[in-house]
This record gives sequence, structure tokens and C-alpha cells, in this order.
Amino acid sequence: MISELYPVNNEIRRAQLLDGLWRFRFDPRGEGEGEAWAEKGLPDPISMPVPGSFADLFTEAWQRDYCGDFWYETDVYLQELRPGQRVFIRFGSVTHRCQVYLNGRKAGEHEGGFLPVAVEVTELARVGRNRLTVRANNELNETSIPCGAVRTAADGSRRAQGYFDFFNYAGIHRSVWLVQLPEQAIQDYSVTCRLEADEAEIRYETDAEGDGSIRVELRDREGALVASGEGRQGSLRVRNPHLWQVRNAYLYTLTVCLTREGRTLDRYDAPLGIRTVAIEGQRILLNGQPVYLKGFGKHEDAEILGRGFHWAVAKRDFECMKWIGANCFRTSHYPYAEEWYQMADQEGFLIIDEAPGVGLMRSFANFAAAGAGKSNGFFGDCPDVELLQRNHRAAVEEMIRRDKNHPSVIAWSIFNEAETITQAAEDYFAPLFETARRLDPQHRPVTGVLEKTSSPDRCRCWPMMDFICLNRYYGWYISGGDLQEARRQFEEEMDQWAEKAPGVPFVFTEFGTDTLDSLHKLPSVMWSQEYQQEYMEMHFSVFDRYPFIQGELAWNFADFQTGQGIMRVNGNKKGLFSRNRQPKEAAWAFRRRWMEK
Ligand code: EVA
Repeated sequence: MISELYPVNNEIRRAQLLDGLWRFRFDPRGEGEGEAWAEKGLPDPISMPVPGSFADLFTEAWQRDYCGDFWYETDVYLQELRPGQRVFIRFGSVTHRCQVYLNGRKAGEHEGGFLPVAVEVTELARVGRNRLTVRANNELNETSIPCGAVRTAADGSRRAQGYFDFFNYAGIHRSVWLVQLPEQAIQDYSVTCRLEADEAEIRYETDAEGDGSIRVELRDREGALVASGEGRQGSLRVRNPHLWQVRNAYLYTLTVCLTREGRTLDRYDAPLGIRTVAIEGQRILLNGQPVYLKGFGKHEDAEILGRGFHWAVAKRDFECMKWIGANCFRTSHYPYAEEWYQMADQEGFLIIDEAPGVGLMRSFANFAAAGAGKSNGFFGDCPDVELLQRNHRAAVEEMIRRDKNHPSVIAWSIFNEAETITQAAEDYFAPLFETARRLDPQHRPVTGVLEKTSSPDRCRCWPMMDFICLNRYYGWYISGGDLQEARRQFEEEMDQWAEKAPGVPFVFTEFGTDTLDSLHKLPSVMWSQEYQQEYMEMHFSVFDRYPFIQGELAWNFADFQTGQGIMRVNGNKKGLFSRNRQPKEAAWAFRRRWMEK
């Protein structure tokens, strides 16, 4: 078994960051495997930063739009290998799939571009220099998660085209670690909290190799021991606990120790927030108190970096979100780098954690089809719906395994804007919702995000959801430029939902208008800063009319890169912040509202 716990350093565990300038090579004809590039070394490589997307580093279109295999290579130094020690390579993600080799021999492979890839290399590694090689691939099809297609041009060049509205960035997007673990290691742990009058009960479960004993300790911010327990599972009681609250996070440190005959075999320390999440009637409760979600759908997206993680971008984004008064974001449309969740844990932000279940609707302009409620069937005529579902299920499982202990994560989203109106869709999703419910020890709410076609009278999947997420574009894709008519249609739909799903909380996970930084116009027109503001104000007043609306996550936090097309001006401009993270005018309207709400 391979531990996927986030790498840490202590007196037993060693984690060496392998980020930096790696060697790289495109492989448009898929020759690397046959020519044994992993064994012989990449021929004529160029340099490539890790982490990062390759697309926006180049000046030639074919490189930006490259679709197919591409290879990374670097040297890894192992200082010592103690007897019994095990060695792993862990990538935060490789988009969309990869095979990993050490010293020319295959160590493992992974499908899916947004979750960790961990491979064991104990047998392949040697003390001194090792060559680490990754063969990656960024093609999309109707069994990959997310879905899309590859188009071949007359000259044989290929392009990936997602059934989604964001650029198909690819590469080694997140940090890479060489991890050395003891022979018998702590594999995993989970915690759940229960609050009583002035006490919290934290149930824990650990998974460790061998027959050693487990001791668990909980320390407060000052380092004082507040509770401890013995055994692989058990419970800790904390009197007068400091709760992890929205925008007021208190983090304890949980230490899991594996010992035998007084000797420490392994140790893992991690932050722990004491909090509960529940749905009660039409409300979302955090620590038993109703919480109204304010924030954004985001993307991992920035100039030059593409989808590559950088702490500076995360820091700036959290500062902007704090400035505007937000308390929540959705990881649209895929699980983000783990560092986002670490920061959210510290900052007291709530996360709707979304699986990469996007593009489950056959359209290259899916946003237009979805926005206008004109999507078509999908699951009924997929080439291999079982394989698609297997890949989707694996992503849900890996996401929950990875993120289950973050106090910031308050819900799982299984999909964004999938087809949900057929029996085939119902059959497809029911087991995925069941998987999420079974795997999460905290039993967080499970949801999915519905586009316009998933209307109250047609959607067959909303009953699976603990709260219903809606993406709606009244005043943009529908009745664009006529906010009065847009409002009428919007309220008409909300009245239908009120009747159809009484007692269920709703969260708006998308609403927005493309808005150019440079465009001002009175009276307002679509694309102007004034229109974005008026559109948002219309939405605020509709949200306030329906008490079952328990959250508003605007689309999008910032402008972001998409593929090219007549509806996108060098990307999607629905940000409340520019791609450079400067506020548009409507951001102030949000700030005024959210600081009060
Ligand atoms: C949009 N609409 O049109 C957004 C997309 C997003 O970027 C959607 O969920 O319905 C999608 O990905 O701007």
C-alpha cells in the first residue's frame, strides 16, 4: 500500500522537494516508448519549470496547443537508504495521465490530472544519483475525466478540445517530492468531531502497517497537550474546545505515533480543526450555527503559470477574498493543489470540493448550451460509460481520501453541469453519490452542480443532493441585456424549485457576466463594468427573496484562460477580479454586501 499523506519532515520521515528546472520533450509521434527514452535519457531535451503548465511559456502556437505525449526528466539524489526504509515519488498531480520511471524502469502510472500520483521506487532507487522520468499525456476523450475530444487537422497536428470552458493546461502542475518512509509506516488517519455542551469528542481512526501500537496526541496552539489516546481507533475528549470557525480558524496539532517496545517507528503531525457540518432543514450549519456561503467559483489559473501552483498566487487570492468579505469557494471544476486547502484551513475559509466531473455533456461550447438550457443527452450514447464511471469514481475516491481531514472542506461536489435528465444519468450518478457518502468518515453533504437544462421539472438527480447547487445566467445567456425580463424568468424558475424541493437548501454556484476592464457605458450594455454591477444587484435582490437560498458563489473569482472562440475574448472575463487580481467595479458592490451579511 502507498501512503498518500501529504509529505512532512521529522526525525523519521524525510521529504525532499524535487521542484525546479527539469528536462522536457514533446513527443508528437509517440516515439519515446519505442525508442526507450526512459532507459536512455531524453534526446535533445529543453528545460521546463516544475511545477507549471507548459502552454504559456512558449511563443509558438503549436507548443501552446500541443496535444499528445510529453516527457519530463530530472536527477534525484538519495543521500542514504536505511535498511527497511521505503522510497516513494509523490506528484501533487500530473495532467491528465502519466507513467513514472526511475532509472529507466517503470514504477507506476496514474489516470486523471488533478489528484496525487504516488509510486514506490524502493526497489529501483540507489544511493547517489537516480534518473526520474515521466511520460505524460494531455489528450481528452469521452472516458477521461474531464471529458472532451481530440481533433486532428489536415496537416496531422492535433488539438485537445474540452467539453468545458477552461484552457486544457497540462504538465506537472504541483510539487514533486521524494519521500522516505520507515518500513512500517502510518498510512492514513481520519477524524470526526462531535460537539457537546462544553466538550468536543474527536473520534479518530488510523491505518498503520505492522503490529506496533498507536498513540495519538492533541496539542493546542501553544503546544500544550490537551488530550491523548491509545489504540488504532478511539476518541479524544477536549473540554472547552476552541472551535474552528468561519474566518476565525483555530487549529490544534494532531500527532499520530506508531511505536513498538518504546521505540518510535513512525510519526505524523497534522493540523486539526474542531468543527461540525450539517444540513438542517433549509440551512447549512457549521458548529450548529447557520452559515451563509459567500464567495466564488474559482480556477487554478494565472498568467504564465497556467494551472501550476504557486504560493504567491494563493496568498494574493486569499487576501482578495478576505478584502471582499467572502467566506467560501468552490474548487470548480477539479480538486485543487493541496496547499489551497492548507491555507483555507488556516484562514477559516469553507470549501466545496469538486471532483473533475466536468464536460459530461457533449459540446465544445458547453457554457452556451448549458447557460441557455440547450444541452443534449450524453450518458445514453457514450462510447464506454462504464469506463467513464470507473474513472469518475476513482477521482471521487482519491479526492475524499486526500481531503477528508481538512476542516475547510464542508461538502463534496460530484459534478459540474452534467446531463441529469435521463434514466442513464440517474444510473450513472447514483453509485457515485453512494461512494462519496460511504467513504467520508465525516458524512459531509454531497452535492452536484446543475445547469439550466436541469430544470425543476426535468432534473432526475437533485434528490441525490443534500443541498442543490445551481448555475444560472439570467441576464447573460438568457435575456442578455434585459435585466427586467431576466429577473422575471429567474423568479419563475425559483418559484418552481420552491414547490418542487421544499425544505432543501440551495446554493448559487455560478452567476455572472463577461466584463471588460476597459469598458464603461451609461446606460449599461453587456460586457461593461456597469452591466456587471447591475446584473449582480438584480441577483442579490432575488437571492434575498428566497429564504432557502443559503449561499452565493459568483462566477468567477478572476478572469481566466479558455480555448479560443467567438464567445471568448482571450479567455473568460466573468471575474470580479482581473486575471491580475485587481478588482473590477462590481467587486465593491460585493464588498458592501458581504461585509454586512
Ligand atoms: C461561463 N458557465 O459561461 C461558465 C463556465 C463554467 O466558465 C458554466 O460551469 O456554466 C460553466 O465552466 O462563463
